[in-house]
Amino acid sequence: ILRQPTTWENTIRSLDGERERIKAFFGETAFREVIFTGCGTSYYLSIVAAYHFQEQTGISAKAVPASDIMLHPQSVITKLPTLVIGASRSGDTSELVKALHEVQKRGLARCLTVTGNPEGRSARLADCPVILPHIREKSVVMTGSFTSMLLTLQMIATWISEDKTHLQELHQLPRLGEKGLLEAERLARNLGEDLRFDHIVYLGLGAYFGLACEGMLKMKEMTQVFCEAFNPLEFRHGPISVIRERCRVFLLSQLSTRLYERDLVKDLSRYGADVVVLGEELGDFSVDHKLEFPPGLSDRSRALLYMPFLQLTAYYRTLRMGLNPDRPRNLNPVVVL
Ligand code: F1P
Repeated sequence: ILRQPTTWENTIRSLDGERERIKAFFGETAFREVIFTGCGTSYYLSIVAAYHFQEQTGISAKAVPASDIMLHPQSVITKLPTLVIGASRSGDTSELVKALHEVQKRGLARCLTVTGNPEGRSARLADCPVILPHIREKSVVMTGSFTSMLLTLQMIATWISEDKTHLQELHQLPRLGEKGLLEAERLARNLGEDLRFDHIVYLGLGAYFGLACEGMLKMKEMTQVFCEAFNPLEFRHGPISVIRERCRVFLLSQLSTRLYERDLVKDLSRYGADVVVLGEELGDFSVDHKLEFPPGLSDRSRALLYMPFLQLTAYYRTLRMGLNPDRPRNLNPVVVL
């Protein structure tokens, strides 16, 4: 978890050499839609990537779990020509491999895959494989591979849209990530070691919903505590009824939704939740805990910086519970159907 800023730097460096090949691949076809896909962590990063890709390039984009494409390719792929972008650390997760196989057999889409495994089937099936060998992890739980595959997809979006400002912001992330790590770790340890909370909620809107899901998944996999992820405004429409003293809520704040966040946070505190807010310029939030990031980055670029902290809170809770954070119950490194 802690070496992620270095991993991001390596990702940016290794992608530099791939830029022209990947841009040329996009240049060959005027895709009407791009579908981001994967399973588990790799699906959650697809949610973030699809939002960002569409915002940046103007090309229609959506995220679906790989199993949806595997089982219902024709319902999912409706705008031809389509590009399917698959993410997979292992490169061998069954649903993704079968989904890629299915769309290629039926001639429904071209495929680009991002993976840590050059020998994996997802790399071999792709028209345009993007290999990041340095993201391979020993742990069953994905951490640096999540952020590095996401960074890769964000970089690709900036190349396609020729958005130099955003590209420069992405280049700053290794430095900013390193700078904030000490404080993130200190707070994560304090929160993680506090076992009073037995229900944890992660709130994120739009692209940040993917981050909220991933925060939830880390906590669930490592500690098996009950957790959920919601869009913060959706949370008001019923789910908020479950809030009580033993709930902790993480709000992944963004400047674009700030107007609505303050009232929500007030309600959450009033109903008894322990509230943690992550974001920039949090001065006028009155909550139990804050993790503040330096101002100046767009919501899009800041996204990645939230993850080490969320991963660390799960990690420290696991240690306090006496469990092995690398070996979650009932989970294998590669899910095979
Ligand atoms: C996806 C995944 C992970 C999960 C576990 C098993 O893997 O389902 O989300 O945490 O590691 O694999 P991959 O397709 O990215 O290799």
